[in-house]
Amino acid sequence: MKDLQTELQTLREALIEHSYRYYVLDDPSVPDAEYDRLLLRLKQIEADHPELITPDSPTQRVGGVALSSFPTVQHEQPMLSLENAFDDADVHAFNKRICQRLKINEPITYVCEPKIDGVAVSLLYEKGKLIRAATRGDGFVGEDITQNVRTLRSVPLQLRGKDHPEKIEVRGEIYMPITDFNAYNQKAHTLGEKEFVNPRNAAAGSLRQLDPKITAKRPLKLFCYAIGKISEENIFSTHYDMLMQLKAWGFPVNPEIEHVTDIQNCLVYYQEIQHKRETLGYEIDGAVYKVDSLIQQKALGFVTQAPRWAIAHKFPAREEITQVQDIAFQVSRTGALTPVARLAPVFVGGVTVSNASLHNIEEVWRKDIRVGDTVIIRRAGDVIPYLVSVVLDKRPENTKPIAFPKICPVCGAEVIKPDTEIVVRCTGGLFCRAQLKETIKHFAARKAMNIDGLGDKIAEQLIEHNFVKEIPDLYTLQLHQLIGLERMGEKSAQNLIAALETSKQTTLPKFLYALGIREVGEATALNLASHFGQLEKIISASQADLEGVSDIGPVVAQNIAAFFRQVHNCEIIKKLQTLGVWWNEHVVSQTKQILDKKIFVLTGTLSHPREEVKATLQALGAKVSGSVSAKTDYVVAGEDAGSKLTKAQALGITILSEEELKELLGSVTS
Ligand code: D41
Repeated sequence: MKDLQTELQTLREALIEHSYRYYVLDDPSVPDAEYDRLLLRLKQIEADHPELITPDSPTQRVGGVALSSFPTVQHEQPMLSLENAFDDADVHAFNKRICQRLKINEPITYVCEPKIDGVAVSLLYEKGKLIRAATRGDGFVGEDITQNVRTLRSVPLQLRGKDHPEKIEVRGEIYMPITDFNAYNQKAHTLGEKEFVNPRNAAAGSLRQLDPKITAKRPLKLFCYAIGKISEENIFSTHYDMLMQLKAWGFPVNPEIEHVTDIQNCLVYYQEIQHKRETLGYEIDGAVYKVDSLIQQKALGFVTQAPRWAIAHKFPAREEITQVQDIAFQVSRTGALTPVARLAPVFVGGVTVSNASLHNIEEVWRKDIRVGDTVIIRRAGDVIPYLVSVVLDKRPENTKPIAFPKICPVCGAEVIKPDTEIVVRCTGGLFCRAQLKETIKHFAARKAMNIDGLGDKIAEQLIEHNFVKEIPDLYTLQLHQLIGLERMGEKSAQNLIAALETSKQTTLPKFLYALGIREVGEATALNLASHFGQLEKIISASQADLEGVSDIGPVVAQNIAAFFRQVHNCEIIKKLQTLGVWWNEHVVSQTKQILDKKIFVLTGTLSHPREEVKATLQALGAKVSGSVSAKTDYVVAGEDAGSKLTKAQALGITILSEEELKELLGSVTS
């Protein structure tokens, strides 16, 4: 029995230590499987000897029975809220108020914290043990969610060390990491269960479960940022020291928290954390600045419900509510009809949004979006605005589900829905103005024929005026025609004519890409050119021949073969060549050998987008790796190359400048 108790104790300590390393230090000491093994062993012993179970055993996180409602709790110290700042001026005003109140001129030291977008909680510990967890509620009275909070592995059931106070109330934010949130929703979707709108709702919904067994299955985590009631006062002199002590007691404290010397650096922190936002793995909605000195905090005190010594500097909201005014169908280059929600303009994620792509009709039906609906719009980072969901409570009467258009809204041609696809397509081909416009824009794009100055508005007008009915017409455009167009002065008209002239000299891969064959992107175009060398050979290639090209499968091969079987397409190519479009023979064999299976590493700032260089190299058989090792054949070093370059030099690896790379690639990329 003695031995068993020792083993039990060792197992519990090991499990608690692993959790601490994992959640607080972010430095796991053992793989998850090892943790699971230890936990299983502990569960076995406890099952055989229930008398040895203690409430703070790691097996006892999920306990108790489902409740019918949560008891309320009065916070011993009110849980204050934070005042908000929406711009730099608000932040400077905050600092100024502080300096005036404290009657000091020196810069104030602040602690900057990410503002976690989760659920605020209070955790009460007596004699080092978690005895109660509560929601913030209205700041004075919250709900007792102890059973649920105990199920979070990042919440210590027992404080570490011996020097903790008799009684301490710790405050923090419970959140759901983004990948876990997505995985949860995906699973809920396949099971036909309710999905959560965002990670914060997911965290709140999970904590509101009356049965702790359900909460236990939800991937929730904790970050702590404050102390409420504490039995021993005045044991810290700064907020930062207090955070470090919380960490030592076993509480997860956010690793992005920084100590700064003045308000200006709070604003620097704001920019930095905003840049990091997408990589953090959890949602934040701003930064919180707190006066570091606890003496100064005390002197500043509170106004009604918020401390004078802290402020939340919010990011522009990423989610807003607005109304769907219409659902239109946009016609893409390949004729696909994409539903787009026309919205009452709304400021979200730092820009005004008035359209949201709905991807395909099935998404419209799945989300049941109707004209007149109130909807939630999200715009994260530079991502295109996205319609999250409909607020059904606000749906007006007499709305109807959206139906397929039966004809193309642009050209009136019949619309078909191939059985194998979820898209609806216009059958108008290049007779459809929308398809023609997109085709021209694609043809003129930088990666294609690179016709500078031929953007959306110009393409639209060229079609509108019947100047361009098919691609080759671009090369017969006259100066006087262009000068008549909107936003087109004589100078820009001359420039466009010159750009058209310059574009005639191209390369085979660019020309192939410009043709806009379905699913033939830049890399595939380059593969095709490298494999066949000449356009004529590609045109006459059989589907089997095409499937022999690296990275080309049956579907793309079929698209290519079908494209060249269309007499119309071949005529277009001939016309373009007659009008002066030409390229040098595509010499590849030698380069292909040089790069076959060679390992490249790209580093520093390159003058072309890195993805582009990577695609070029890969198309020639090279492998592009992210890190330098003895196996690396070449390192391409752009400006400000750093540690990878140093390492390559140390390993004696061939280092190429961009110029040298170009030489190596010879005519392929010229
Ligand atoms: O990350 C947060 N959401 C966060 C919230 C934070 N980092 N610090 C906070 N500090 C406070 C004070 C200064 C009042 C202790 C907070 C909150 N409060 C807070 N969360 C919800 C309401 C207030």
